[in-house]
Amino acid sequence: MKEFNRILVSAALPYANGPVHIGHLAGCYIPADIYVRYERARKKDILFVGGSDEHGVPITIRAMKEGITPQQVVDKYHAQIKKSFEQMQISFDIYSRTTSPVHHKTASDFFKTLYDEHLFEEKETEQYYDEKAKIFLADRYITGTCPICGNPNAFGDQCERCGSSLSPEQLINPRSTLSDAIPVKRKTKHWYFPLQKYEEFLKEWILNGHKEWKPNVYGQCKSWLDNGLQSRAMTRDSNWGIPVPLPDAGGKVLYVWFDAPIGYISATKELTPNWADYWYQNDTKLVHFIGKDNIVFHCIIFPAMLKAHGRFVLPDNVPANEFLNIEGEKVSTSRNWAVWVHEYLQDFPGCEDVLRYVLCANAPETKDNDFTWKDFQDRNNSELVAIFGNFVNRTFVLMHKLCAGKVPVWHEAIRDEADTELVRQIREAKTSVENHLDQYKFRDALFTIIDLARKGNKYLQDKEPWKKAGKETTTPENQQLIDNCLYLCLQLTANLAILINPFLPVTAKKMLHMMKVVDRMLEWEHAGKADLLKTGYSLRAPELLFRKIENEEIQAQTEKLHRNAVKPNSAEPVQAAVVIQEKKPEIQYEDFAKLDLRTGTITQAEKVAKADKLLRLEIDLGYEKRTIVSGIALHFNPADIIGKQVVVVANLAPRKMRGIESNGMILMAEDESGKLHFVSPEDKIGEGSMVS
Ligand code: B3M
Ligand code: ZN
Repeated sequence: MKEFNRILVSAALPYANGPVHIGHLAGCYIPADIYVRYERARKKDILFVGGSDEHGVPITIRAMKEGITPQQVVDKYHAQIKKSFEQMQISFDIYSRTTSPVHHKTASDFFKTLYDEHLFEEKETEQYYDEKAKIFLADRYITGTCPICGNPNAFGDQCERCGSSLSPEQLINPRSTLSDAIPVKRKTKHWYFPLQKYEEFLKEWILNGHKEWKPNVYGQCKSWLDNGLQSRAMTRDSNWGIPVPLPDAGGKVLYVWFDAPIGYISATKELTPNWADYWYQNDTKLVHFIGKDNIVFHCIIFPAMLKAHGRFVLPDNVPANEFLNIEGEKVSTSRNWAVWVHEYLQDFPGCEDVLRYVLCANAPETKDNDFTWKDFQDRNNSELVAIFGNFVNRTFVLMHKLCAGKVPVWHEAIRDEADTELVRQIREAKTSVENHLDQYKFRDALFTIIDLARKGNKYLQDKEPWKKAGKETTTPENQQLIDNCLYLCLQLTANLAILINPFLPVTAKKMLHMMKVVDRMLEWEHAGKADLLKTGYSLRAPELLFRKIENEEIQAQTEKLHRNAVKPNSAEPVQAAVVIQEKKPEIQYEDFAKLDLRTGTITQAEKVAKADKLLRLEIDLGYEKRTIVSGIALHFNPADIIGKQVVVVANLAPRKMRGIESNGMILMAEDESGKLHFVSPEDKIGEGSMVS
């Protein structure tokens, strides 16, 4: 096996065109983070780089949809994604972004180097253009009727109903998804990278040289290589992206898949002046964590680019995961069929480790896998609470009760077979976790640890130290039995903290605190030993590591998922109830005139704890600020409504809701599907303006 002296780990750069969902976490961020934490604990020289992918069509499309600039889109979502990663304890050494000046220069220089070496082909071709939106259309953004099955909403690259792969020319009545215009062909010049020239090198390097890659990754590479590679355009017509650094290239930018992987290099540059060691030295182990849809870019195109450039190391491994479905269906951001990480963190505060656990235990390592809320609850309640948490808790409670809160003495003379067996199991677990992690088998590693905790429970159950304690006094012989049992249970607890740390870092921290030991104990070299906590050392009271998750919480999540899902090809929620509004009796003008209606702007919005439907809003009325509790939480994301101008019933008597005084009410309109809409002035006007 090759000897490496440093490790560079990257996790795919998510597009900054929306928040991250649990599929992203399961696909690459959680495995990458576990791997990095493990290698850090082994004191390896390791860097973990990431960042937001802020160029390309996904960003410009989102900007058009939201009616804001691409820059505003990436600023908004970069901040949100970064925060979600931090809260999920994804421990990047740097989380950068591809709009950074360092990246623009790095990617631009990279292109220029290949250009100067004459490694691109220049070609003029005809491509579809949307004259209304003034943009060249990627195939995906053309829809029309499928010539094969008649599906009226087939895409320019594929029909999702019959699965046929299509080209835009085949669609009947093609339309731009952006403006509904009929796309026209236009001539345009681009720079192509001749991938076929690197075919032999790639075959040798992957098919012969990396047979150890995961079967799903190796298989995809093989099929690409068997089918033969072709030139690919590395530039696009757009005004959003990194300008093509050539004199006659106005209005053209680098293809997002050309610049994004170079983002790993730029991020390393931003992180450390020693970046070149990681990228130029052959004894660097470069590992890309990605999802399966990115395999060709990381295993074929980017390595060919690196090879063409000539200076860079190639990845040693690309442990890509498959997809995580949700409740039996494919994640779809457009249908809002997803569990959003920022919402999870709001709904389950302090439960980041639980999500890390479930997503690792259920990781789509070798095939697509399914996330269900029921499974989430089961794994939490019957594995984290009932096995791991229970063992640690019982050990601590018994140690306080039967050993005066201190690590007891070890009596070698009365060691029995069960003790020896447990010590052996601790040692074995360490080796087994290492073997699994070295092969990127995160689920197996995690199950080994849970299994070790299970063995601890069995050991404790068989030994029954509580039965050895006398009512008033305990005999010295019995006390020795108690001591040995709890001594080993405590050593096992310390081992569990070390082993679980890469997976559940918050839990490991809590365990350190209970054991009153410093971070250094978590260094991997300590694992496997049965003398980590010294006799006589007094330990803290147990803390609850995991709480039970109740049926109601799970039901609320399942309902939320279905309620917020959008039907295909419609903007309506799936289960919207049709409400027929009854007319109200006539009133006089005087009745209406009693209302003090004002414009105001939402400056803050947050969920009210334990109230599914309520948001607590801070509203600026110009002449004063108000707190208003509003029953709109099922319809809006707090973050999305900040800055929204609304109409407020300003003289409504105050009312307490969930302990919060609500001072007024905001006007909402309900459509036939039961969905709420704000009633707002057409253009933004001064705060506190009278509405009548
Ligand atoms: N942004 C695609 C994705 O989010 C792309 C990954 C870039 S990694 C260099 O799936
Ligand atoms: Zn079809």
